[in-house]
Amino acid sequence: METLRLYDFLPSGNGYKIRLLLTQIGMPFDRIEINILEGETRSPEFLSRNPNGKIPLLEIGENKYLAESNAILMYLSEGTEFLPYDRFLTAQVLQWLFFEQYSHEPFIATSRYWISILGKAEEYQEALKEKHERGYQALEVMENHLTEKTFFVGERYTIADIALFAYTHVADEGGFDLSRFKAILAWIERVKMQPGYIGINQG
Ligand SMILES: N[C@@H](CCC(=O)N[C@@H](CS)C(=O)NCC(=O)O)C(=O)O
Repeated sequence: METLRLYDFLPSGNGYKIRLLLTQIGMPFDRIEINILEGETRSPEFLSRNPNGKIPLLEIGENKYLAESNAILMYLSEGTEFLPYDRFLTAQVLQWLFFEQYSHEPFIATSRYWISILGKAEEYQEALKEKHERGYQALEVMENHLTEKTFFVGERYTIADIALFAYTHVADEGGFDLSRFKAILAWIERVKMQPGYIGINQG
């Protein structure tokens, strides 16, 4: 099997998605900490690996690189229990991965980044209002879905759950109050019960 090297930043939910899946699959990997707060994603060396200057980045064997957390989830989960084989179910997984990137992460992850990682809640006060409004809209969509379902796709734990769990379970760090989202809270507990589960701060 090819060596896997994950360029990562421990507080990152996008990086955590990959750490969590690799651990649950039981695939060994080396983790390289890249301090995004020190500009390490913008060094010429890092940009030569990922011109978009972002972690997570997966190095597969020698000099083969894959960026974008949800693309990495797809790559790693193929042929495992974490990605359905059925064509329609696979497309539903993709549907939630795109939802996460377009309607969820830009609002919930960004709020957390400004408030809890940069510590700049005051400075971003105005912008946070819109982030919160849009983030709560995404949470409503998830809540409605999970009121009827135990997991996002096919009634079993897949990479769709991993992608959405990463920033939802720490949404409070972005100023979101999850207490009224009972179905989401129950789903968070179900995800935490999955074999091989690790927390976001575990490398
Ligand atoms: N859509 C990308 C987003 C990746 C992303 O935003 N990475 C952040 C950390 S969570 C980053 O590397 N920021 C550093 C930078 O932009 O220089 C994904 O899902 O992987």
